[in-house]
Formats: sequence, C-alpha cells, structure tokens
Amino acid sequence: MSLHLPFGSLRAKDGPRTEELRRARLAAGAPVQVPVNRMPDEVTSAICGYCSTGCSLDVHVRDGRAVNVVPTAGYPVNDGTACPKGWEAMAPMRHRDRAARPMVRSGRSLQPTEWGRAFEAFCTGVRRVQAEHGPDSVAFLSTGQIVTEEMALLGALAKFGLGMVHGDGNTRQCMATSVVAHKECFGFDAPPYTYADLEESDVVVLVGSNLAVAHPILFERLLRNPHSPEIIVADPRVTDTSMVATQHLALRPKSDQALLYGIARALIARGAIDRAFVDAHTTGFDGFAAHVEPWDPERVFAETDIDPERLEAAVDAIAGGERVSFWWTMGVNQGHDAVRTAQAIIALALMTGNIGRPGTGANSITGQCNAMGSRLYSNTTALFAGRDTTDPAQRAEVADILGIDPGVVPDRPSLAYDQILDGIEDGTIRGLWIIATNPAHSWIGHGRLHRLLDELDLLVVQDLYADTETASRADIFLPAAGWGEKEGTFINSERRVGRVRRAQAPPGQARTDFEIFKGIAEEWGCGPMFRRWRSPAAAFDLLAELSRGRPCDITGIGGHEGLDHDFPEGVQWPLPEGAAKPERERRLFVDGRFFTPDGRARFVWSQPTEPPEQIDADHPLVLMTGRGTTAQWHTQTRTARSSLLASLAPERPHIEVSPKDADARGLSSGDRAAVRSVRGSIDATVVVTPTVQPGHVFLPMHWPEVNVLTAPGFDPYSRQPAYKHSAVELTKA
Ligand SMILES: Nc1nc2c(c(=O)[nH]1)N[C@H]1C(S)=C(S)[C@@H](COP(=O)(O)OP(=O)(O)OC[C@H]3O[C@@H](n4cnc5c(=O)[nH]c(N)nc54)[C@H](O)[C@@H]3O)O[C@H]1N2
Ligand SMILES: Nc1nc2c(c(=O)[nH]1)N[C@H]1C(S)=C(S)[C@@H](COP(=O)(O)OP(=O)(O)OC[C@H]3O[C@@H](n4cnc5c(=O)[nH]c(N)nc54)[C@H](O)[C@@H]3O)O[C@H]1N2
Ligand code: SF4
Ligand SMILES: [Mo]
Repeated sequence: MSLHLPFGSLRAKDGPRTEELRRARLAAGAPVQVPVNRMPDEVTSAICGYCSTGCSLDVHVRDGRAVNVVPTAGYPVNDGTACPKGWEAMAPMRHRDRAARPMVRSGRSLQPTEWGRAFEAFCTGVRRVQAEHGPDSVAFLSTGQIVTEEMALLGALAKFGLGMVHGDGNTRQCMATSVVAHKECFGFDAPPYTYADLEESDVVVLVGSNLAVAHPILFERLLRNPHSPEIIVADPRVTDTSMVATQHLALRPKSDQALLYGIARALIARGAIDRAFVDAHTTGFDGFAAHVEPWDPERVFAETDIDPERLEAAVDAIAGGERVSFWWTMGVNQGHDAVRTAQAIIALALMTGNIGRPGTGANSITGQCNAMGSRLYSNTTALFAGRDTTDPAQRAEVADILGIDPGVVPDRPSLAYDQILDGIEDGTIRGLWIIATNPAHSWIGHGRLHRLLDELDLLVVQDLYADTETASRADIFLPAAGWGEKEGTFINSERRVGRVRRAQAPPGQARTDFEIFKGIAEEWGCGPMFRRWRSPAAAFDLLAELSRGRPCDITGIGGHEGLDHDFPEGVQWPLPEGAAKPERERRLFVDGRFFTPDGRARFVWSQPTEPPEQIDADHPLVLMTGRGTTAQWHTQTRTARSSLLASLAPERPHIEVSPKDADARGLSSGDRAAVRSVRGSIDATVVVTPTVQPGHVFLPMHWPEVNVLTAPGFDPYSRQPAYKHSAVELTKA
C-alpha cells in the first residue's frame, strides 16, 4: 500500500503530521496517478541519526529509494525544522564510497569476500585468540549511534554468547561523567528534564555547552523562550551560543568547579536557598555548605578569572529566578575533575529547589543520537536497564527474561575504554571488535592507540565505510547498513524513545548490524540463545521486559507497534504498563522523590584538582578542542560525503588564536602554523580571533590529526577522557 502526495504538501512548516501521514497511508487504497518526478511513493519517518536532539525526519521514498528528507511537522522536538545535517541525512547513505562487501585481510590489503567466509573468519579468529590468551582477551568497542535493539543484541551476543567480559563504547568519550554524576546524586542515570524547560525558564545557565553548533534545534527552542530569560553561558571562548547570552562567564579552562562552588557559597551567604526542599528531599547539604565556604569572591577570581562583580551578577540572576535551569555538555564532561564538576551543577539546582518544576533542572545534554539508548541498554559496563553486573539477583533476573543460563552472564564489571587499551599494551587484550565508532581518529592522544591497534592479533571493524582511519587497519571488515536502512529506536536527551525506520535497502551486500550479530551467533553456534531476538521489534519487547519495575520502565509503550500507532510523537521514559496516556512533555522528580534508597538526592563534592597537563615555557598555550560547525559530525565519515555539508565547513584544520598570541608569534589569519604538544605536531591554518582569550587556542575535533595533540587525562570516577585541556605551542610553518 502506498500514499502519493505532491511535494508541495510536504513543506516542513505546514505539511501533514507524521501520524496523519501514516493514517492516510493506511487508508489509501488505489495509488493516485500523478507525474512520477514530483511524487514520493511513500513517506516514512525516522529520528535523525546525528545528534541527541532527536529531531524527526520524513523520508520520501520513490521506487524503493529515499529521494528526499523533510523535517517532520508537528513533532514535539523539532516541529518541521532541522539543521543542515538533518536535511542532508540521505546523501552520505547514497554515496558511492559506501562499503558493499565484507572483506578479509590478505597481506597489505582487504579483499572482498562473501558473508559466510567473513563470519567464519570472525569466529575462527575470535576463538583462536581466546584459546591462546583466555576468554577475556577479546573485547569490543561500540557506540551511541546504532539503534537500541542492536546495541542490546551486541552486548548480549558478545558477553553471553561469545564469552567476552570487556566491552565499552564511545559513550565513554562523551557521557560517562553524566552517568556517574546522576547515579550518585539521583540514584539512577536519569536526566530529569524535558526540552520545554528551555522555553519555560526565566534563567538558563549553560555550562560548557555550545548549543548553537552542537544542538542547533535546541538552541532555536531556547531562542523561542517567551520570558526574556537571563542566559548565562560559562565557556572560556566566545561562541555562537555565548553571543546570545546576557552574561558570558569567560572562565579559565577547567576552573568550573571553583566557579560553581563560589556561586553556591554566595547563594548560601545571602540565604537564597530553598530550605524546605533541601530538608525534605536531599541529604548532605550541610557538609556541602561547609565545603564551599572557602570559595569567597577573591578566591574565585584567583582561580577562575571571573571577577567579584561578574560573579555577583550571576548569583543575582540565579537567586532572583523563579524557574532556573542548569544545562551542561562537554565543557564539563570532558575534564579531569568532570564528575565532581557536574555534581556541583546538580548541587546548585538542588539547593535552590530548581528541579522537578517547569523551566528548572540539572540537565545534562547528551551527544549522539542514541547515547541515551547506549547508557541504558548497551550492556557494556552495566547490565540492561542500569543493572549491576556484580549482583547475583540482578544477573538471574536478566537471564530469566532472556531465557538463558545465568551462568553465562559475567559477574565482573567490564574494563573501561582506556583500561581496555592498557590491556592491549600489557598483552592481556589481543583481539578487538569495533562497531560504529572511529577511535583511530577520535580517541584522545591517539598516537598510542594507532600503535596498539597494529599490535593486535585480530581487529574487526563494522562500519558504513571501509576507508575510515580505523577500518583501514582492520583484519576483517563487516559492511553495515546505516540510518534510513534499518528498523529500531533511538532515545534522545530528554528520554524520548522514538522510531527509526527503513526507507531504502543498504548498498550491495551490506547488512544491518542486527543481521550481522545474528549471523555471527549462528556461525558461532550460539544461535538458539538468541531465538527470542527474532527481529528489532521482538528485541524491543525484551528490552521493555528488562525495564519492568526499573526507573526507566517502558513496558507501557506497547513495543514498536505502540510507537507506530499510539505514540507517533515518541514517548519519554518512564511509561510503565497501565500508566495513563502521558503528557507531550514530562519531567522527572515532580514529587521530589529520587531513585536513591531513601528517596533523597545527594550532595556530592570534593577538593578540585589541577589538570594533569600544565602549560610550561615550551608549551605555553592551553588547547581546547570541540565541535566546529553544524555541518560537521565528529570524524566526518558521513558529513564529508555530502557535497552540500562539505561546502558549509572549512576544508582543512584551522586553529583559533587570540590577536595577542598571534602578534607575539608573527602570525596572521591564513598563515600555516605547526601546532605541537609533547606527543607530536600537526599543521593548521591560523584564524586570528578575539573569541579565544590570550593563552588559549581552539581546534575543532573534526580532523584526523587533532588527537595527535590531546593529553590523555581521565576523570577518576567516570574514566571519561579530558579532551579540553592540553598544552601546546604554535610556530609559523
Ligand atoms: N555539529 C555537530 N553537532 C554535534 C556533534 C558534532 O560532532 N557536530 N557531536 C555531538 C556530540 S557526540 C556531543 S558530545 C555534543 C557536544 O556538544 P558540546 O559540548 O556543546 O560541544 P563542544 O564543542 O565539544 O564543547 C562545548 C564547549 O565547551 C567549551 N569548553 C572547553 N573547555 C571548557 C571548560 O573548561 N569549561 C567550560 N565551561 N567550557 C569549556 C568549548 O569552548 C566549547 O564551546 O555535540 C553533539 N552535536
Ligand atoms: N579532540 C576531541 N576528540 C573528541 C571529542 C572532542 O571534543 N575533542 N569528542 C569525543 C566525543 S564526545 C565523541 S561522542 C567521539 C565520537 O567519535 P567517533 O564515534 O569515533 O566518531 P564518529 O565519526 O561519529 O564515528 C562513528 C562511526 O560509525 C559509523 N556508522 C554510522 N552509522 C553506523 C551504523 O548504523 N552501523 C555501523 N556499524 N557503523 C555506523 C560511521 O561511519 C563512523 O565511522 O569523539 C570524541 N573525540
Ligand atoms: S539538530 Fe541534531 S537531531 Fe536535529 S536535525 Fe540537526 S543533527 Fe539531526
Ligand atoms: Mo559525544
């Protein structure tokens, strides 16, 4: 059955809503005859496969091929709008560089083969390494960018089927800090907000978040806030986001914890505390208050460069706000003291009673399209739905729901990403399976990683393209279907579960990650263990069952069918079975009850520490890295393959330098400079700009050489890499 609609009626602004389209499609009998060059045969919708905003996109299909993408009108997240990556979502999928055949290494090159041979090579390879070096010697690294159903099947297959214990993902590079901060403070990894909070606040505090570039549609929602909000941006740089701020706190890199403690102290000093909320719903406030007492305005100035007047102005705004929301992203999470910094933000929200009400919250914004799915269901470091691997009862429960022997569920937690790499270094990890991530570009200080990848006995890479920095090093390459070519769900930053749908077939022999995992299971001989995982829809039903009674309970969604028919606008977790039809936008902790055993949120604090790599005479500049433009996505494997997106982005790496530092080095805009850290040197084009302060430089992360420079430092609690503080020097090339 197909629906024929003229393109004219699918304009983003006033086109029919997804559900209406779907209803019309169901109702449509005989196809309407219209000129073929103007009409899609079918319109399907899918949540965008780039950032965690989770916009819905309508994909127009003609003759089995996706021909056009239009943002879904009426969808609660984006209502007919999208950033350039969303509009261009199909171009990288259609590109001639897409990998279409499995490949196995023969000497220096990867040679095309058939799936049967590739699965055989995979299983023999993994078995051989495990036989020689023990079952723990093969690990996997996965992603926040495949559908939840695939992530979960990967975790189950690797751990319960193939006997692996260690597996982590690129979510470690990104959200590990928020996970730990939330668990300790709220009792579960539970970002409490809904996007409407951006529009309902009268004070919005953004810490280390460049929303305008990284989450453009959320930025637009902030701009639509009708309350003329005070917008406070804490970022060492002037960014597209700080330009709309009413207060820009251009703090010294990695001094956030001191700033936040200073704000807390000042709020306490003037009695701007919600004592009733603190007494009824939290523990640890008095200890926290005593801890922050030394951060008087002079000390804050000395440690952060934010003078007492600016501090006072920020405190005034927060104290005077009725509905204050606090948001943070990688400026916080990618730090050597990241968890405690995030917890200082949470403390500000708790002590002022700014949580659980419209326009409030301590709100960590996620990064990748399905980072939230990976946090709940990737089964990398914890068990499904946030369960504890070391708890026998929770292991038994998982085994029971999946119909497997509890003995196969690992009773030890996995090593974290950097510890897996240490394992390669010390010879305990000898095989690695990398799915939907490109660490040879994105990992911190990656010179060492390149060497370690070359030392492995077995490297398997599963990607859309065989020429990524990581895939080109593989012994076995498995070609995957991508966005728009598979079924499943993503969970966005505000906990909204939304559908991803297949609009076209993948190229050549490429298969969905789900099919690849099933194929490996069959070849390995553990296929029967995964019979319940018949399809992505069946997998979703298992995941719902695994969530029953947990804070992220989604048993009330009714599976993929429920999402297709009852919740075309997606649905935020939790939604337990039998719950009333939920509101369009929901937040957590409305009743002041948290997920800790006593129902109270926790204040958690510590003494700030120094970044591990300090500037010195040879390397006097602090290097910050991050997102460059809305048109570039991470390692650019996808975005660089859209000519439109490429035209919106710089052609080569550029480094932003302050006029003072440029003068001192005889550099002008357009010059080529060598940027060097103790780990190596790269070549970049100089952009002289007052948006960075003297003593700082900024390099977008989108170029493969950037992580030659970055200093491997990690938060001790989350083991998240600290991508935003390395010491470098610049010289004219
Ligand atoms: N266009 C585009 N959008 C993306 C992505 C992409 O690659 N391209 N990636 C997605 C992903 S996975 C993620 S995680 C998010 C990241 O989203 P963001 O975290 O918003 O992006 P970043 O540019 O990494 O970092 C944000 C800001 O932190 C600032 N910063 C650096 N050091 C400090 C510090 O010490 N303190 C403070 N307060 N700020 C500091 C930087 O100057 C930068 O402006 O973006 C998502 N969206
Ligand atoms: N210097 C510096 N480095 C950073 C950061 C920084 O701020 N500064 N940020 C870090 C952060 S927050 C993140 S999240 C990471 C991101 O780092 P990566 O995850 O390494 O970057 P991506 O380019 O998103 O890689 C995703 C890969 O998956 C492939 N892929 C896409 N869809 C599919 C699919 O459906 N199936 C399969 N099998 N493959 C697929 C893509 O082609 C691509 O090769 O980078 C980190 N690195
Ligand atoms: S804002 Fe994010 S989710 Fe929305 S279209 Fe852009 S990349 Fe996709
Ligand atoms: Mo990220």
